[in-house]
Amino acid sequence: MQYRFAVLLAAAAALSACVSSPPPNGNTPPSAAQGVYFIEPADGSTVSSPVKVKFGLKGMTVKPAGEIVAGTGHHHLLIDAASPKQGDVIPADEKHLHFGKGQTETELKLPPGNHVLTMQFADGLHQSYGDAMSASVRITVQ
Ligand SMILES: [Cu+2]
Repeated sequence: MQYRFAVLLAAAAALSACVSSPPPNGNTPPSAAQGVYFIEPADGSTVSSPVKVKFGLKGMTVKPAGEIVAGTGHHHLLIDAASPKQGDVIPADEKHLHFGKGQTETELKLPPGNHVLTMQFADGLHQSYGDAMSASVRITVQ
């Protein structure tokens, strides 16, 4: 009886070791199970300013900026700007907004016309996780 229990324990330990295989450190390319998406606004929608923006995230965790912790980061919103490639530090200016306190939504004042909003997830030192952690929507502001 006791032997069987020990075998079971060993099997469980082996399984958990397998599941918790080395976490990606700081800034490594995300897996297919990880990504970002706009909860709102919807792609192709016509909206009025200020535009409510809600960030969706899967497979990673939001954490305020400051240090690199595997599997975590914070959101960035790029306004009519290309997304920096993986590992590049995201600039901070009026076209590159950082949500370094861990915010998951914002209200954005935009001039009327067509705009492309791009979400970019980045690590605690603002280094982009690249295209795999990026998503864009095209909107028209009335
Ligand atoms: Cu940042």
